Amino acid sequence: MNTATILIATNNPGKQRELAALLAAYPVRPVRPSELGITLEVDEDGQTYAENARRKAIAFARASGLIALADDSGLEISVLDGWPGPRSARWAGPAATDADRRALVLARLAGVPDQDRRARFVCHAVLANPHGILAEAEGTLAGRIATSEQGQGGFGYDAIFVPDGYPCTLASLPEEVKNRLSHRAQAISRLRDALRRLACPDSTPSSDPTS
Ligand code: ITT
Repeated sequence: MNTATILIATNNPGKQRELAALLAAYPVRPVRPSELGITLEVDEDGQTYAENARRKAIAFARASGLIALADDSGLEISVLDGWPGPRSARWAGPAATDADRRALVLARLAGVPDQDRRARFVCHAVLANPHGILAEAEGTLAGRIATSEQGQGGFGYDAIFVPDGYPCTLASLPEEVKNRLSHRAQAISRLRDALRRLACPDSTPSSDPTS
């Protein structure tokens, strides 16, 4: 069986770890940008997850000459009309840390009762080669925002997000559990046909949807 090399097109170490674990189910060899000496900051000023994810996947594919897998993701809080959404990484300014963003979200929801703390994660994943997009898919995970931080695992907003059906935050769950239910896991599973095709290059679509 052939093993295609896929560049994990993100600078976020938490996402890198999860994407590598999720790709283990497929006949591909994941590499991180640092392993190839690639440092790339892609402008993420698109209005949608899809736009940003496409930009990242194509930019990393072109920088490496490889197939790249990117995702753009975010947290959407119902009572705040879906805020912060596609700006989830940037709304608090360039110097803010994950911990700063979690604290600010909790502060904005201070006094909001449990039933009004509904939220969801969205992940839009894109697989691209240097010529264009091969496949894309989206996944979501519904839950609510906790009233305080809980758990040491995961990254980003995991310590304040309680997925439906669980009594604790994503950061309290083992990584294998998050990787079975997460928005990212669902998006990658919807790319399964494209990922399997990479082991059979002759069947990879040759059309370039971006040209
Ligand atoms: P790249 O663009 O390099 O991939 P990023 O961290 O900027 O890295 P995004 O633009 O997709 O990634 O921003 C998503 C934001 O939402 C960011 O603050 C993440 O920490 C957070 N986030 C994304 N997925 C998450 C997850 O599974 N659990 C918790 N927080 C997550």
